[in-house]
Amino acid sequence: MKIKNKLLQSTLRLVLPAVMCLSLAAPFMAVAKPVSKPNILYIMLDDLGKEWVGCYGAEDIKTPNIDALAAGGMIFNNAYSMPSCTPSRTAVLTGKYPWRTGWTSHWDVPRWGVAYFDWKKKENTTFATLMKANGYSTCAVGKWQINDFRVEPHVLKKHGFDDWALWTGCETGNDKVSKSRDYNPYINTPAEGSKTYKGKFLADVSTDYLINYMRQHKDEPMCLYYPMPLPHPPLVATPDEPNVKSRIDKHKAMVRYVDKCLGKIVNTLDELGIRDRTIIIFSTDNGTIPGITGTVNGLPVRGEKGQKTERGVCAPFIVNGPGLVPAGVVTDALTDFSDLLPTFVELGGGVLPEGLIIDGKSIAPLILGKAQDSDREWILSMGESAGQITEDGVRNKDAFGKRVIRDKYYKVWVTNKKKINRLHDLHADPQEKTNLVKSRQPAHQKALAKFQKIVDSLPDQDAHRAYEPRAMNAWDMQLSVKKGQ
Ligand SMILES: [Ca+2]
Repeated sequence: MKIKNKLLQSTLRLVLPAVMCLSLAAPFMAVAKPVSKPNILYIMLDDLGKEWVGCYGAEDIKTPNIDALAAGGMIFNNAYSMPSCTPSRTAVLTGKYPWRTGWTSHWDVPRWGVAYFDWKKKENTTFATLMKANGYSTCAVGKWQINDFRVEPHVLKKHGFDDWALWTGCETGNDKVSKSRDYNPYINTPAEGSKTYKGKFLADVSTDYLINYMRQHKDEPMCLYYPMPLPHPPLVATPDEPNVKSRIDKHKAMVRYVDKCLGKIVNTLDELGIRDRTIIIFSTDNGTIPGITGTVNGLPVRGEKGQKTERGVCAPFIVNGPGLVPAGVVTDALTDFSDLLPTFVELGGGVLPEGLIIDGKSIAPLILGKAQDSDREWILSMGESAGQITEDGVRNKDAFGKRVIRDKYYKVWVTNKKKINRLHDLHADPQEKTNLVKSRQPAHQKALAKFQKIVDSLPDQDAHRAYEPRAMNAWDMQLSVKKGQ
């Protein structure tokens, strides 16, 4: 057929390919759009050491859902968190060590104000911002703690999250409603701002919000961040075990609740048919609180949150992704929280923006079974106690924050004068009781020299938190240190 009419000719040129495409696509239209990038779900508990996780040998509790993830995936023996909440959170979000972000001490923004996690500073670029730029839907639920939603109700959007449901933290001046954490929680969401969820349990609201988000976005690649507020104090009875009374029984009930929430999330991934393209990383932000003692190998293990001992910072770290992540692997590979951002980016097929300085290295090849070890020769942990307010803003106590650095065998403790004052052989002495810093043995001398070189490579002065000063709020903590002090 010869088409003479030029207009018709050109119209057909435009329409025909589209019609052909539609007719070719029609038989497949019922099938979900293939998603090539894996979902990433990072779950980070608040205050729990390995001694309370079954697959790490906990004898005082059963955690079947966590253990199932571990059995079907990888168990890391040597993964470092930071010793306290906000240093861990900022390291996860930025891929940087506290000495580089300035979060070398804990700083509770809704409670103390002043130094906030300022999205305007490129130093604070989050993994969510990078994942979103790479086509991911992003959601955060649980506990944030590094911004005040009264000042910036939609700050999570600025930090790269499409959606969120986050406990506000205890807002000074608004304590009555915001202090309550687990029951009647005060939660900020993009749609409703901050409000009390009367009669609800924080972990339920967070978990259900996440599950709902997963249902709505299952056909897109998702990057999900669940900093779970459990089992941080105040220790409470849970909806499942309302009658427990003692501190230890409440703690156990809270850990069992963590396990239950995890089970609900994994079941939803199964139900939605997206489990085989979802990589779950499960960890905690620091060790168990002091006063709560578990049992491993028949021996008591005290909670050492806030300390830089292995019990304080060597976190449970489990990676699972059926068909993507090898199953039944226990690894001594080194990793720490600065590695998460580059790992997420690589798993998502993205690249780090030019000029973005980070400290971590991707462990994606290891967790995808393409490498036998991580690319880390040492890992680092630091960030305890609280900062202080000076005339120049929030500052850390020491110019050079105390820290610990380790490899697979040895660990050193570093003073605020950049001197190593403790060396431990972690194989022979996992509890760090024998200080080898004065040992003349060649192996110990060699280890000391190696670590001193690493310490010397770090700047003398830690960064200060990067934030643009803003007008004072009524609830800001008052000046505590004057110039010259
Ligand atoms: Ca914590």
